[in-house]
Amino acid sequence: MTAGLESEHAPITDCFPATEGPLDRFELSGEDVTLFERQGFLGPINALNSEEVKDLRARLDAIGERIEHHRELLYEVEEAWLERPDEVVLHFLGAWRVDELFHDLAFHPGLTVPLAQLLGVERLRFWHDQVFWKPPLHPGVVPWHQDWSYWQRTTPENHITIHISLDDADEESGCLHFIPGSHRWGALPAASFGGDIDQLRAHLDEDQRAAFQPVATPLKAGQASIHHSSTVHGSFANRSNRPRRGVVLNFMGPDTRCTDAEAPLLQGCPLFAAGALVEGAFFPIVLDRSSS
Ligand SMILES: O=C(O)CCC(=O)C(=O)O
Repeated sequence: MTAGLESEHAPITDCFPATEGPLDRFELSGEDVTLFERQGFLGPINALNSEEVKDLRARLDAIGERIEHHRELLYEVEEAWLERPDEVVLHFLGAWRVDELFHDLAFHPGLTVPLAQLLGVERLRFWHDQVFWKPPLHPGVVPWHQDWSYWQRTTPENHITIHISLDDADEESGCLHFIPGSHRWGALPAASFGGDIDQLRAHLDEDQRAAFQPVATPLKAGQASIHHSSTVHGSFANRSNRPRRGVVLNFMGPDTRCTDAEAPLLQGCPLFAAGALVEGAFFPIVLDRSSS
């Protein structure tokens, strides 16, 4: 197995703020926590400055230019995109194994502190990252889905997502939309990535259909939204002449266990026994406030 940056369990560069120093400066207000609990998402919040955005864009371009080369380290490159790149959004997992800045983003206290706070944990574990890349004037959509529907080989559900925009993302360029309150709907079937945006609607009951009122969450470059792992979200095509690149980081509680001994949780990761703690090189603790 080719080794990437996953064995480094602390920042490699000094590009982002240090995890040392008072961490409470990154905490969310009580109102924000209440809002997140009520609607299942939060945003926009300021995550990265313009220099950090510029650097990450350059790193992303470099990965994009040599995606075939990087496939060995990336956990996954969306099959449907490989088959139909002019129709499907470029989506891949595992940039943190390939690039130092993407690696260090997972340890960024401006992200990990609020996420741990919302999960109600002192120790936060990294799950994986994702990139959603819509070129200008591209018809690709992201079908309505719950992140949790893809993660059911782990338990219990105590996962959370932050979506950082590297571009000004608005309705014209296909920004993310959320369905308020859908984090209380229970687990719904997974949608197929390269398919129709509305696949999920066939599985909703009458009340859920009535409550299906998407809320657009425009983000400026460097801003982020945070969502609960069961919040239904998705996005429409990019009708603008600007790219819309989203970098997504997924985290989980420190005591998450594996329920599937048959296949690795992510391609290239070691196999876990059923019931084993999800831990080790690929799933570092990225924040530990247990002694503070
Ligand atoms: O970029 C998108 O439209 C989808 C992103 C997504 O599914 C996520 O942030 O969890």
